[in-house]
Amino acid sequence: MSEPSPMTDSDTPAEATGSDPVTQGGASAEAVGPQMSIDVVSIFPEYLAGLQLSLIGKAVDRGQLSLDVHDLRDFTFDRHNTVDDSPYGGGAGMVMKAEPWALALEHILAGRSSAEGEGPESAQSAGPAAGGKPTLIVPSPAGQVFDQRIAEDLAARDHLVFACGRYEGIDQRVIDWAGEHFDLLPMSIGDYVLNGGEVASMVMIEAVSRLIPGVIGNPKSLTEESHEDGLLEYPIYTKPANWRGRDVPEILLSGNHAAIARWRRDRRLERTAEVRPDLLERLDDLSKDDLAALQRFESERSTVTE
Ligand code: JF5
Repeated sequence: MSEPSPMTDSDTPAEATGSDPVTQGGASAEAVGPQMSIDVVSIFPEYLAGLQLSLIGKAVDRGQLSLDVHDLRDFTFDRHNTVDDSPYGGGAGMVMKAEPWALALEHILAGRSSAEGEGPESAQSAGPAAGGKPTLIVPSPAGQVFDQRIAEDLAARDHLVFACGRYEGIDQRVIDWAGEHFDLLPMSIGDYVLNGGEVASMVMIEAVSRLIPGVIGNPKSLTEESHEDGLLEYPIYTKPANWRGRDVPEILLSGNHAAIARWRRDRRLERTAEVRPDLLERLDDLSKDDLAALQRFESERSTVTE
């Protein structure tokens, strides 16, 4: 959000006159502009209000991130602000009409100021889409499955637009049209069906924004993180050393840092083999010790099973 209080821009003129992200926020941001601009289009813009809390809201306040949520109904001109209609060819449910989407997306394209894509400032983000077309992410069960790799790719881009569909989806023609103006990415967050793209967009925005340098508090907690290297995390413990009769694993109290590192690595391998064997198959840099540990877990498991 580029405006301090309202989460949504309720109409086109308000945004057009009000909130240039580059002129808002802290002094450092004023000099260089936000590292990334995110726009979201939805018929439930209030739904996205949660993004203002914690990390992402702070980054917006600091001017590192601009986040603008647009109400699709602001781009309708009939008495009932109609955004949907029945499907050609018949069938259940309703389809989102093309024209409001085109007007909303054109509004966003028109707002891409000289601060983005042109001038010396644009060098600040050297992502794949920097200086080129903005990225349009359309949440859909029919999209490519979003993962940490894609989050990292998106975090390097300078302008992300999320199109939150509802009902049965959006008229395919405006999606095809958008592909000429945006780097178009239909994205699934998993094999289940949601009522609309809002929650899926929030998931992706959170996963991406925490990867933007300076947006998360502790950069170390990122590199040591689950999925960063394709393995699940090791179990973690804090005081007391004995809780309701349960001890913290002794090795963690030993002060032997090498042994602790090996133990943690083994727990990661063990956990991953147990709940996400598909992740192990994708790894190509397992050490001799890693492979030996995996063999041990494998034989231990078959001992338990029989
Ligand atoms: C959506 C029409 C979009 O349901 C999803 C979804 C499931 N996995 N990933 C995304 O998207 C929302 C619903 C209806 C368009």
